[in-house]
Amino acid sequence: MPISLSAGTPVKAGAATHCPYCALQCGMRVTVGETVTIVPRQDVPANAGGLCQKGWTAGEPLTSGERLTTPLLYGEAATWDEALDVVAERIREIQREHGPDGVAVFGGGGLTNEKAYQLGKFARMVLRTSQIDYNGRFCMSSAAAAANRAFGMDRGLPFPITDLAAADAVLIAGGNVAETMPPFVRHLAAMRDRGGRLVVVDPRATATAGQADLHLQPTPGTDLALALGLLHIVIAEGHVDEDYVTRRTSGFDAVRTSVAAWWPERVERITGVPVARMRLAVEMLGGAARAAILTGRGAEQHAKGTDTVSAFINLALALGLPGREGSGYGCVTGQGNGQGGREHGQKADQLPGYRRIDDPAARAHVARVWGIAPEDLPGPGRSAYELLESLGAGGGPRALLLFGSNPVVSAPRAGHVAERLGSLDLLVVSDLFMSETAALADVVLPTTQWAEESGTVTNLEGRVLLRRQAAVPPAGVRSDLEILRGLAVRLRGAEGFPTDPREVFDELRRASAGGTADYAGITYERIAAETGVFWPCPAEDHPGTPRPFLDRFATPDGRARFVPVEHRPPREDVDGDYPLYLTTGRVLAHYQSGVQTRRVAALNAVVAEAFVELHPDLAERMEVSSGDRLRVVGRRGVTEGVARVNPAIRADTVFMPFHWPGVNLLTNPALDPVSRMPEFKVCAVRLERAG
Ligand SMILES: Nc1nc2c(c(=O)[nH]1)N[C@H]1C(S)=C(S)[C@@H](COP(=O)(O)OP(=O)(O)OC[C@H]3O[C@@H](n4cnc5c(=O)[nH]c(N)nc54)[C@H](O)[C@@H]3O)O[C@H]1N2
Ligand SMILES: Nc1nc2c(c(=O)[nH]1)N[C@H]1C(S)=C(S)[C@@H](COP(=O)(O)OP(=O)(O)OC[C@H]3O[C@@H](n4cnc5c(=O)[nH]c(N)nc54)[C@H](O)[C@@H]3O)O[C@H]1N2
Ligand code: SF4
Ligand SMILES: [Mo]
Repeated sequence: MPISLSAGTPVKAGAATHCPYCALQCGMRVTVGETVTIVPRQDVPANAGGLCQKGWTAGEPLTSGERLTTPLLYGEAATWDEALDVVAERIREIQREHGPDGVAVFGGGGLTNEKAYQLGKFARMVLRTSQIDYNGRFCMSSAAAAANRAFGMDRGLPFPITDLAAADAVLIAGGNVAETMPPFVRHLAAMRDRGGRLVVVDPRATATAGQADLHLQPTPGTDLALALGLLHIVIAEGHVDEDYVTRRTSGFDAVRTSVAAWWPERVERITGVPVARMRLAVEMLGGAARAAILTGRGAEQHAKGTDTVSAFINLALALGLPGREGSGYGCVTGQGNGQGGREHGQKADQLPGYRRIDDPAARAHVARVWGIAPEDLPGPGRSAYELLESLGAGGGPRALLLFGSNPVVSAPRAGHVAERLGSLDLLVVSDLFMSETAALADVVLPTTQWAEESGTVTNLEGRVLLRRQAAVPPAGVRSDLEILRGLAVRLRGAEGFPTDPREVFDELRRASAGGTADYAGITYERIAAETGVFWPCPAEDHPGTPRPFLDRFATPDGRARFVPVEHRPPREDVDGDYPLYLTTGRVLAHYQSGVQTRRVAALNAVVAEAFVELHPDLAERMEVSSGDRLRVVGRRGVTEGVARVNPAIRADTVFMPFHWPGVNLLTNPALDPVSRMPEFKVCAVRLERAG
């Protein structure tokens, strides 16, 4: 069956585009022939000529022999018409029996803005289901929630990344950018070359901590106490920028009172960070004319992640940083379109433009753009883990359409999630490869990859970028936009579901107009001419907004809000049976659930399987050496990994990457009450020797 090219763009050598992986969205030029040639772009400030090993090897998945090229219907090859007919028919039956919410949708922060927008529109307008959420809930939702309540807006970095080079101090809590965004380090190195200081907070002495002037090494799950302690010292040592606090913020008195009890010795007992080191950190930050405080997943992926980020934002506000040129608070966003993916309506409570789905004005605006009545828009649905947990259970959805995520590997308590997926009447997965989740699906739809289509992504700075098509997709695959149109045609009619990304983007611009994330003035032409445009950008003659908080914050009174927060222990603490903390994260060579990077030989040559990082003291007690196989036993499951004995980790903590199936069998789905973020970064385990 013939396929149509989605973009209409000439496929050319050296197409200027961006990496398929993380939120740095390094610029690259791609030429696809028998082999794929990738050259870093100099004109994209985030990477300015740099790439990490994943970026250099990003061509391999394009030409992989494991590529899916045929729809699969109950395990058998099928034509697109057969597959889409069955999906549409089953959706109709299930919704007849269970109502619109009988069918759910799950998206991803790796999808382009156009796909994320169209997926949300498809769910609300065609399926009329409220049951849509996405993997960004597992990613930066805590930082987003805290930024929204402090600043009235969540834009990962509310300043260009190059501002960091001009700072005098930067504190990164729970981010290992040297492995997760290697070219990011250039900006930090430039800062240090000028005499600026880097402070890193991480239970492991990571590659990033190795470049720091000061490393604070807390017990996992104690960053909130640490941030309260740092603010206590800031106040006690007279580092509060009183003038800024008076002019630009509200609510400081309650926070000042709430940190009074967090004296340094108490914080040392909870976090394990020596008082002297906390004082040093405060000296570095307090003495800096320009400084930034950044958080990554290490501080955020906790059942108290939102409050933890609020505590770091309070610290930044007391020091007078946000909204000042060259200073601020920022979240180091994760996925390729982690920022844009959280703005355009694939989130349970959201409509395009970062609008709230329960706001009548927002509903009226978006309904007008979509040509429907506001009352035909469903309300808010379940958050990602709650949605996955409800599948196939009493009252939960009976069908799931999944685009751009692999929750069997990446969701917390993954064994339970796999069981829920297995209990569905219909699971449809669109993917490039046979992921662990696709392997459970009734219908698998093979889709195009980054370099085979055009579309926009919004990087961690809030800069909207254009990925240009560089290759013709293999025969048999369709873009996600084509898949959504194919289903829309069968369920409601094709109108409103074009397959040209530019057409979708032009509608997204209108749908986002007037919203927080306003893209109205951004065009493909402008992005190309200006190497990206910062939102908000309400009009074509508007320059875009690199630093949105210089004059006022996005709150009703223009002031940033201090939010008093309290520390509490992890939801699952260590005990006699499970005496060790397990924390999880990433290694340089692999990406996320590994579906793409586990198919790249050069990356497998670096790390090919899951490992368990443990301290030499613990290894000695267990009589374990590097290379031995270990069983990691938790309350929800068991997994295995190869021991890596390393003095860089705390002796009470073990670390495992989540790029291979296994570790998420153990992780705790306890959710943050505000963001609904699971506690990926701490649960209790014991180690046993395997075999
Ligand atoms: N190589 C690679 N790069 C990636 C990705 C990838 O999969 N692989 N994914 C992208 C995505 S989606 C994301 S979200 C980002 C994530 O980027 P990061 O946040 O940098 O990545 P993580 O490795 O998840 O966590 C960072 C650090 O948190 C530490 N940590 C663990 N528990 C705690 C704690 O309780 N407190 C503190 N302070 N630190 C803790 C870990 O030791 C780890 O070094 O990376 C992006 N870039
Ligand atoms: N233990 C633990 N678990 C974690 C984390 C952690 O730190 N620790 N981090 C969490 C975080 S921050 C994240 S972001 C999640 C990520 O975890 P996932 O949500 O599983 O994300 P990916 O592994 O990137 O899965 C993307 C899937 O979509 C496919 N894909 C790529 N591009 C496209 C596209 O354009 N269209 C379609 N249809 N498919 C596409 C890929 O092949 C892959 O199978 O994991 C979370 N899980
Ligand atoms: S994975 Fe991230 S850091 Fe590496 S090349 Fe791609 S965008 Fe750049
Ligand atoms: Mo992420």
